[in-house]
Amino acid sequence: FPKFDWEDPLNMNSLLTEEEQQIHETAKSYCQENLQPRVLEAYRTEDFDPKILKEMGSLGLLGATINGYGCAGVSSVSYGLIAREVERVDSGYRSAMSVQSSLVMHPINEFGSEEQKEKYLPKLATGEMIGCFGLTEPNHGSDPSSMKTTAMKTKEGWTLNGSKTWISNAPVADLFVIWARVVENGEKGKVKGFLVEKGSPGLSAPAIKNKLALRASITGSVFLEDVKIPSDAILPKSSGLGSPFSCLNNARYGISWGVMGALEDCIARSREYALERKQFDRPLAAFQLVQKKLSDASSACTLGLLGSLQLGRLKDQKLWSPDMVSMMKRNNCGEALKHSRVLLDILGGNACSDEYHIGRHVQNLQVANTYEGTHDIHALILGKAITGVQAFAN
Ligand code: TGC
Ligand code: FAD
Repeated sequence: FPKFDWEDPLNMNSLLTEEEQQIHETAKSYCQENLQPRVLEAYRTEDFDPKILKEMGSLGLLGATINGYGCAGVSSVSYGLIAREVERVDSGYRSAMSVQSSLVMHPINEFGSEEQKEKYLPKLATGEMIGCFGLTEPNHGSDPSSMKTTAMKTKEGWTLNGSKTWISNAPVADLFVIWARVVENGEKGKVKGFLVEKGSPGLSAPAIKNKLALRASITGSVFLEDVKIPSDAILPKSSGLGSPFSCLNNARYGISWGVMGALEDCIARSREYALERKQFDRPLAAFQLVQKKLSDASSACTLGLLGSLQLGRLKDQKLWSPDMVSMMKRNNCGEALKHSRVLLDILGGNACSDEYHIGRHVQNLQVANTYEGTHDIHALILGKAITGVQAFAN
């Protein structure tokens, strides 16, 4: 038999193309050499360095699945591998990357005009511009259909009013993708996407400070007070909630890979600790209870990665559905949170020290399990797919 490789138990690497293996290596080296050394300080001081997006851009890691406009045009699996490596360091860095790629570049590519694509995509691909995605509102999170933000049609263009909260990248964003309900001639219409540039009068995006998680990424509120934007700032092909949800499909898919990267880091660190630390004259790794924790985590992680790989392949063959994405986002976020939390126990009192990194992953994974649709909301999406009965509301 081939030797069991605890870092790739079911030899997933053999299922990747040569190009995917190369992209994986590039992402891994960049993340370990450039992100890992800065994450502790960034997390402690809640300080996101916007240069990180430029560094990622220079390697072709932003909007990587888009064809043209300076983007790499790689497979969905490659995008997943990038997310896995970035989140192996920190979920906050993956957040910054996936918002830029899936929630800002994707809607411009999918719903934007040719002029909008040419104006924004190349700069977003290099990280020269940073974007954010405003869907969630203070009173409307899981249920964005009840959003209160409006875009009123005027003779000159559009006037936006409302507020968004918990918006990743917002305080450093140059471009805001804002989802708002259109009001024309006093009549409320569909939700559509709008591109609002930094500096627009009436737009502000203060940072939300003192977060207990995702501290290496920057998160803000967005306030829109009579923000006037031109007619061509609407994403012309956006129409209804299906448009922001289509962005979420991509980001949720990436998260399903990313959180497995965070769990892999927890496995590697707790394994090393268990081999080195001795109690009762034996390494912790020699205790059956410790081995079980590692076995459970490794099995969940390996199966989660293979599930995401299969979903990526289906995505590229256009044989996927949003329900499949919900399954993998929910499963992998839930498993990563559960097992990272158990592995933290292996550190004993050192679990309390940020220098052992696992506690930081656990804090982050609580958020990953919440944003882009909570664990329970994805259960309801799946429940509807399985039974045909909708349980969100009456
Ligand atoms: P529902 O009536 O089911 O659907 C409304 C319209 O949308 C279509 N649709 C989808 N289209 C594409 N992809 C999907 N996944 C879709 N889901 C629904 C649907 O076909 C329908 O189209 P049409 O043409 O018939 O109008 O919508 P609902 O209001 O009942 O929604 C229910 C629910 C719970 C599924 C949905 O609201 C939901 O997913 N809630 C969770 C909200 C969420 O995920 N928010 C994320 C905010 S962004 C974020 O968290 C970024 S964090 C980024 C980071 O830092 O990494
Ligand atoms: P609520 O919707 O109030 O949910 C609270 C609880 O009630 C949850 O447990 C939920 O599962 C449960 N619940 C709600 N409805 C039901 C139901 N029908 N049945 C059963 N249970 C239910 N949003 C953006 O738009 N852009 C971003 O970039 C972004 N980044 C984020 C970054 C961070 C750090 C965080 C924390 C959040 C971010 N979000 C972003 C917001 C995120 O998507 C929301 O927090 C999430 O969708 C949940 O919404 P909520 O917080 O309003 O919780």
